[in-house]
Amino acid sequence: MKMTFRWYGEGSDPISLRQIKQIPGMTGIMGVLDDKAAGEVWSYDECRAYVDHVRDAGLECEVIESVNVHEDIKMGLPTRDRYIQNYCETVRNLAKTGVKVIIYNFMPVLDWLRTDLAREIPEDGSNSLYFDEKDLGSMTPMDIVNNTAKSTNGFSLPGWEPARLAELQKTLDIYRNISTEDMLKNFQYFLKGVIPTCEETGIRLACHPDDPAWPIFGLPRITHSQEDYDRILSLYDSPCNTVCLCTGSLGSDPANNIPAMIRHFGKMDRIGAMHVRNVKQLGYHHFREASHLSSDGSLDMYEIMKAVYESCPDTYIRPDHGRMIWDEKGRPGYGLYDRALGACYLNGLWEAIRKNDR
Ligand code: DNO
Repeated sequence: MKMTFRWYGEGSDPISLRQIKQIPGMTGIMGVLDDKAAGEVWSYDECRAYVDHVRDAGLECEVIESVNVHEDIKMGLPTRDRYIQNYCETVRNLAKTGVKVIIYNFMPVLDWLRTDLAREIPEDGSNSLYFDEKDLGSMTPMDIVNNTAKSTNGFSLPGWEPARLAELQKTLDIYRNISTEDMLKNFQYFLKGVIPTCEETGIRLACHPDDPAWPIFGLPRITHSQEDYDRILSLYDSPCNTVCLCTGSLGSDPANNIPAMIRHFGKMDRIGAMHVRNVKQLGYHHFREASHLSSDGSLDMYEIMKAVYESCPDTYIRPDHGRMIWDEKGRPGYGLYDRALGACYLNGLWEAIRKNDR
């Protein structure tokens, strides 16, 4: 298992590589060229400069999160071929710098979604990301996008890039006529276009699940259960077609048995990377994010790490969203302190599991 930390790059992330390097057991980052719009080529020089900068700080950069898939590809528009070609070029350029895994998602329009980015946790006064479907009430997607944009503490949020959302209404209208079957066909078209380049260059593509793990606003979401991923893996059978198994996204739905899913896809060698975090289920389509500690949430982190140990011990992991604690004012979900605590806790579980196995 390689413990990594999501980092947004100089100028975008207030957390420095030096701080990340000081977290015990941290081997590398999951990095991104934060100013790239979906569909744009990441040039070799840009990738090289980014990766070298991370390495100079004593950290690895073997995982990129994310190279976003242009909406035209997901919607199956005729312009998709150009964007698929660009994607392949980016894959080649990243591979030349030593990157091994690229995380992406195939969620229509909206990436992850919350109804509150800073809901206070009454027990201790910290706050975390929160979702209650009832709060969506009569809100339209435009309302929720505007609300989210207003409460980010001034940071860009992954999946909520302005370029992606500029044409939101038009995109939502097109999606009205796209069924889940159409989405699957578009997904397969994308995989057929990019996986051969991944195979050639040794890059594994890892698909991040829908977050939350159910359909929102009637959009055709197709990546939120074990069955969904079985289908996606069968769309193009290749060791490079893998899952980014996010315990918190999938764990928002109590029907998903996370340790069982890890074992299922781990044994197939189809887990390209993992996000490991806890979530506290509060009712139907209602949850908040918790500290990583098992007893603070609804997921058993010991069972999760044990499943990793037993079925995909070499995978890349990162602690995922943290709460805001100790008066930190950071990017929602991506502050330093709680994620650093999460990494230490997961490393502690790992050490215990490993030693117990001797
Ligand atoms: C949210 C993240 C997602 C994830 C993308 C992957 O915090 O986990 O935005 O990075 O869905 O493409």
